Amino acid sequence: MSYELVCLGNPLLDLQVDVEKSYLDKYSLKENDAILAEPNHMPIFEEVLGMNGLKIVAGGAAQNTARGAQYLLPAKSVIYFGSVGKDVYADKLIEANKSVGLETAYMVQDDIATGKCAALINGVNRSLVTDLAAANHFKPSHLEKPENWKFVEGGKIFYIGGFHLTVSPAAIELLGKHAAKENKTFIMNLSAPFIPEFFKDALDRCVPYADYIICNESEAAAYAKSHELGTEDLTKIAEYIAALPKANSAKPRTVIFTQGTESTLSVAYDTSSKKYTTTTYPVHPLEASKIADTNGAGDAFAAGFTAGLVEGKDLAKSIDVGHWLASLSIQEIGPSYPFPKQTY
Ligand code: 26A
Repeated sequence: MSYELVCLGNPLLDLQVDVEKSYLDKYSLKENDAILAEPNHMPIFEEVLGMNGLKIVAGGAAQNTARGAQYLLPAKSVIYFGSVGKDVYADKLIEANKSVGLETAYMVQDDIATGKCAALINGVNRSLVTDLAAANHFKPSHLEKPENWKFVEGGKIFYIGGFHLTVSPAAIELLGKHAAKENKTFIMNLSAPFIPEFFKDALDRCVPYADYIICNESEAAAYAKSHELGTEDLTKIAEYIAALPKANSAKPRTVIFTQGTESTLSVAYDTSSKKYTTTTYPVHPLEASKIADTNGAGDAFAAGFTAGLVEGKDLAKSIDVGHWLASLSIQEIGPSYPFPKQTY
């Protein structure tokens, strides 16, 4: 029983459809964002079902990352935790996960539906509106069951979607404490600007466990704002996060900021020497005509990066695997990966 990589997140089914800007305006949605659905957004989930070109694909940010990592790694490398309902939507997720060999240890809710994300695509932008439903009911006790805890004990690297901070920070802390105690690697993704904005306290409780923090430029900006850093300079923001207190002082913390087609930035902080190591990594741009949609690009980057770490690659190589897998994923519809399988 290997499963070197253990992931935790919110399993969702994506209802992906192209919309006009006017549709986003009707619900006061930003063109490029990810939010939790408010009661006034609920009609969207009915309306998209009647729209032309609707595609129903497996989603959930960390689940997309888990699928992507398993896509690259040998069989039985990745296990994913989250909460789903007992319905055809969950069956669809399991089917998509099986297509890459991703193993799941779902918590199953008897009378709550599997969560859904309306992925409203407008050109190169995507606005994500999520009804977490069953995904909102994940509990740390699920991880503590002996049949699940054995996966935690067997794991070497943990990947946590920041979106899960809205659900169970306690589950994240449970895994974080285990990783720190056992000197394992703990990776967190900030996931969306609203996480550092509205879930700041939960985030601040979990950051001490993180050896790697991944986010994009708008999440970094939201972090700087909510923490009143008084700077918009990405390197300074990364330095601040990298040097925050750490539960496991045996490993440095590395902060990785992606910036779309701009170079990716990494800042690592070594507590003993009190030194920062800052590096940028160019993205290999893809011809615009080859881009199908960018929904899930960040998840695919995290997948390639994490798979690189699982394989023992260094930081630069792992980031390059991330760039490569993201460029493959944006040539597919939704957060998916191409078949036949490509190799790095
Ligand atoms: C708590 N929220 C809002 C979410 C999400 C989410 N995954 C987990 N929790 N909102 C959107 N997503 C997923 O992000 C992917 C694109 O990066 C979508 O399901 C989509 O597949």
